Amino acid sequence: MFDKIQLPYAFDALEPYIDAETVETHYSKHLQKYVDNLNSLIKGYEQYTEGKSLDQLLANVNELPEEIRQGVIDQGGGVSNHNLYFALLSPTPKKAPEGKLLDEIHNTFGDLDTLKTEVSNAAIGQFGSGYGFLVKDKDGKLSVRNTLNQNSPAMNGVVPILTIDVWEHAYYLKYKNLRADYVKNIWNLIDWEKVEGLYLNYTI
Ligand code: MN3
Repeated sequence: MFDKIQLPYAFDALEPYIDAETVETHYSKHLQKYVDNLNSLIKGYEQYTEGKSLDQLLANVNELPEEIRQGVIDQGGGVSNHNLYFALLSPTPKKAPEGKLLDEIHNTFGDLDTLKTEVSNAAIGQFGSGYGFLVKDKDGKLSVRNTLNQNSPAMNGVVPILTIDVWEHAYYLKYKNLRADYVKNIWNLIDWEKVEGLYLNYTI
């Protein structure tokens, strides 16, 4: 059984950048649906899933029986991607990274603004539904990705440490078709302390 994270803030805490109705619907309806679909899909396949994290399943998705593989990619990715997305947002975020992550950002992108621009462009440029990501590889090197639908970068052997959901349900109530405005504003909510924690401590 997999579950959604406990939301560490109230539904209206991310205003004015993300409105309360969007957060509530996104978390309580959309994410819950992925959780329910995933758990019903993997019922009877416990020998493949028990003791594994969702990201471990996604990173080794070819080891799953074919009849549940695409379902785990879609529903499992939906849970993993959303849990990361909601965990990174905060009404009182740490505004910038420091330490080892900041050093690596300097190595890879030159500066933080360039990183933000590249992740934003990846998210905005994702045709249709998907995500923009900052990921790290096994050596701690950073790169920017986007993925379609609920595909997780974990399937490609890298660790997602920052994500922006650009499915229309993430922004349409407030921003309508203006995805770029939503992406620009979400940087006001991304908590770099969480990103640092993932960069330093999270492995799949
Ligand atoms: Mn979503």
